[in-house]
Amino acid sequence: MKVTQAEFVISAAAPHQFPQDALPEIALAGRSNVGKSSLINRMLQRKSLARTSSQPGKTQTLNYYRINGQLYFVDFPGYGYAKVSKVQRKKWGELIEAYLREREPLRLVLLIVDLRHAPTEDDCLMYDWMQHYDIPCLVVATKADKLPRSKWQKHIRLAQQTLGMPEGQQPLLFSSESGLGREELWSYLVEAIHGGEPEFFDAKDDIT
Ligand SMILES: Nc1nc2c(ncn2[C@@H]2O[C@H](COP(=O)(O)OP(=O)(O)O)[C@@H](O)[C@H]2O)c(=O)[nH]1
Ligand SMILES: [Mg+2]
Repeated sequence: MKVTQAEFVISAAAPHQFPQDALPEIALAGRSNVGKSSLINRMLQRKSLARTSSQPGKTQTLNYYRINGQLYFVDFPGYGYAKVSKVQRKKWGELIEAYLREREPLRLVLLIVDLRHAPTEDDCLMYDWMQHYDIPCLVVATKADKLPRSKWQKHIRLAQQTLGMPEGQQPLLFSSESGLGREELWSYLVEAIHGGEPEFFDAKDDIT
């Protein structure tokens, strides 16, 4: 897909602030610092539209980015950041849970994990929770550029096994640094959102 327009829309701290225009939404979940904002920037080929690593764990908001007036990326606050208070943690849980369970335009959640390390307990909880509620989820293993290619397959399997993914499903390899996996991910996203509307995206557009 050709990204011609990408804009930050709102940091939503409560459901009444979510956009009302019903465009399909792709959400990104993962621990703090795993590379969610970088992945958004790479998908959009914008250097720093999504803020990277300013105050990890501090922002307890859902950050909405509108793409080509056709869809939203929704950047979740990262979990697993040690310094947030219990109150903040509870708020995080409530906002995310409300979003995941009730958000009608949600089409797909990208669960972002770090290819170098086994998924954390929080990653596993998040994955299990989405399976339980039947929320479509794609696991993306990012920072592939930080591992030699010879180790990719082993680490993909580690992530797959740790999360307990079904046979035949595996995380998508990604690198925000090199752009690895970008085209494949866009194809997946287009598939996830175009539903019964084949003209929704122009398939002839280059993915650039
Ligand atoms: N080498 C490399 N670094 C990455 C990649 N993705 C993210 N980073 C770095 O990891 C740090 C955290 O990334 P960020 O996108 O802010 O993570 P977030 O907290 O999940 O939004 C930053 O220093 C990024 O530059 C990647 O694919 N490759
Ligand atoms: Mg971020």
